[in-house]
Amino acid sequence: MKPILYGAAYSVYVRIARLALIEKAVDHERVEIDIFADGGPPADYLSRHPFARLPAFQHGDVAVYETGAITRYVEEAFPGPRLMPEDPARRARVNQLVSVLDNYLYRPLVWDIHVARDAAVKSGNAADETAIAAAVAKVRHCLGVLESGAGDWLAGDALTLADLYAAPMIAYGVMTDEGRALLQERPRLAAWWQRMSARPSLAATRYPTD
Ligand SMILES: N[C@@H](CCC(=O)N[C@@H](CS)C(=O)NCC(=O)O)C(=O)O
Repeated sequence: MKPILYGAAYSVYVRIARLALIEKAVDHERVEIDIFADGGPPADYLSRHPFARLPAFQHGDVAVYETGAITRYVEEAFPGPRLMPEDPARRARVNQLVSVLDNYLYRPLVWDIHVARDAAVKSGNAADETAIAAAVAKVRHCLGVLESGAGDWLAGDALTLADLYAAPMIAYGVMTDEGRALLQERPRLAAWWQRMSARPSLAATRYPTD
């Protein structure tokens, strides 16, 4: 049974799940759900995700929501390259990084910098520079933490779920002047981004596409 991922291509979290599926070469379908559509998502989407977030996932009679649960299910239910190390200490490191990205990078980088800049351009209103400066400080701290333990990949010498979580967030970040400058302050992270963004899975999930 082909798994189905529900969610929009613009979503950071949908992209993380897509990266996991693609990196493991899992044949799947994606059903476009726009959570921010006027009038909200389709009414039946709430039966897939009771908190109305993206993404949701179905594999036969297995229904999963929350990206952490979806990606770990994909890791365990399908063959293909491992996204989680076997060693408990290394697994803990990956899980810690994922939690850091979820809790300390996503909001300031994607919303408080990228979305804030984009909204200002689209509305013609000035951006709240004080709020953006506060977000820049948070992202700077977080990138320092990410770089301090990184090897070729964020959790060491192999691609893991931590890289797949970080990439869609950094992709939005580097669309802004602040994000590009912050990455350049961290040469090893900038080199990681070069490696990461060259992967076919990133090209296959690129957003926007033009
Ligand atoms: N904890 C959720 C977060 C998912 C999430 O925030 N998705 C965003 C799209 S990238 C969303 O659905 N936002 C809708 C909203 O905030 O109302 C997960 O890990 O899947």
